[in-house]
Amino acid sequence: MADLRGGLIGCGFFAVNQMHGWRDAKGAKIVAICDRDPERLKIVGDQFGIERRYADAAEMMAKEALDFVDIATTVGSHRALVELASSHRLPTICQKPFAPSLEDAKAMVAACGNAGVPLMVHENFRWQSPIQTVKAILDSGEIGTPFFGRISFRSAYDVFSGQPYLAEGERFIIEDLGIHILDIARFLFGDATTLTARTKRVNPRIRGEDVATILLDHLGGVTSVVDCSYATRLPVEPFPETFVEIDGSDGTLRLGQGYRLTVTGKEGTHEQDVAPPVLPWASRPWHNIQESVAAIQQHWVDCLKAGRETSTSGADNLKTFALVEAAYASARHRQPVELADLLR
Ligand code: NAD
Ligand code: 89V
Repeated sequence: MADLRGGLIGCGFFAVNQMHGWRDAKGAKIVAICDRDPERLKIVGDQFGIERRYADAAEMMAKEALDFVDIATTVGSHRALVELASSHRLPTICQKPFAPSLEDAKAMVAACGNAGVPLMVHENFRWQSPIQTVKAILDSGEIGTPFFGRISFRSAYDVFSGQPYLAEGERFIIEDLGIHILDIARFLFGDATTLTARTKRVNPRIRGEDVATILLDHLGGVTSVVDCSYATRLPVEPFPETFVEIDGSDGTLRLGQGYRLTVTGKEGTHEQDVAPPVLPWASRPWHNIQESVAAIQQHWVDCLKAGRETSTSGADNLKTFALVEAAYASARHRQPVELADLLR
C-alpha cells in the first residue's frame, strides 16, 4: 500500500516534534504544510524539506490530494479547522486541548461523525512507554484489583519560555497539562463518575491557575487523586515525568522519579528501569514526550490503514475533556460534579 499523504497545519513550537514523528512513521509522510506565519512556514519547510507550503488551510485542502490532516495549532482555531477538514471528508488529527469548550468538542465529534471520517485527538501522554508499562502490569493482574491511584505531575520548569501563551489564558494548568494527567487516570482506571477539585495560582506573573488537586471516583471502584503543579521546587527537577501510585488487593505499584518502577505482588517485589529511549532527534528532558509523539502518530497510521478506531478518538477524548470542564466547575463552586450531567 502507498504511503498515506498528510498535510500539517500549524508549524509552531510543538509541530517540530510532530514533523520528526512523521519522518519516522512507517506508512505515512507529510507532503504539504500550512501556517499563517510565513517565518514558521519557512523554518519548518526548510528543516524537513517540504516544498508545498500554504498560508491558508482551506487552500491546502482544496489543492492537495491528502489522505489526512494533522492540526497542530493552538486551541482557538481547532473547531474551525476540524470542521473545515470534515467538509473535505479528510481524516483528522487535532492537538489537545481538543476545544475551548465541551460544546465545541461535541460539535467537532459530530461534524466528523456526520462526514464519516476518523478524528483523533493528539493526546500523547498515555502513549509514553512508562505509562504503557504501568497499564500492562495493571492488566496482568499482578497487583490484584486496584482500589486507589495517584497520578502526579509537580514541577517548577519554565514552560512559559517555549509556550508564552500559557501565561496569558484565564485557564492554565488543568486545561494544558491536567488534561494529560486526567487522561492517564481514565486510561488506567476507566471512566469517572464524580469529580471534586481545588485550584490555586501561586505564580503572580501568570493569569491562570498553576496548582490543581482533583479527586475522582471511577466506575470500576477506584478512587484516584490527580495532582498537578508548576509551583513545586524540588531538589531534582522532574519535568516532564508523571508519577504513578497504585494500590491493589494483592500489591502495589510505584512509578517514581528517574523512571523507576517498583511492583510488589504476591511473589515479592521487583524493580525496573522504564526510562524511555532518547530518539535520534529527541533531547532531554523532552524525550519522554517526544517518544510518545512518534508512538501516537504510528498508531494513527496503523488504525487509518486498518479502519480501526484510535485509542484517543474524538469520542474518547470528550470524556477526558469533560473531566477538565468538571474540574473548573468543581473548583469554582467548591462542589463535586457528576460527569453524567456534562456528557449528556
Ligand atoms: P505555537 O503558537 O508555537 O504554534 C502554533 C502555530 O499555529 C503558529 O505558528 C501559528 O501561526 C499557527 N496557526 C494558528 N492558527 C492557524 C491557522 N488557522 N492556520 C494556520 N496556522 C495557524 O503553539 P504550540 O506550542 O506549538 O502548541 C500547539 C498545540 O500543541 C497546542 O494546542 C498545545 O496545547 C499543544 N501542545 C501539545 C504538547 C503535547 O505534549 N501534547 C506539547 C506542547 C504543545
Ligand atoms: O503537553 C503540553 O501540552 C505542554 C507541556 C507538557 C509543557 O505542559 O504544554
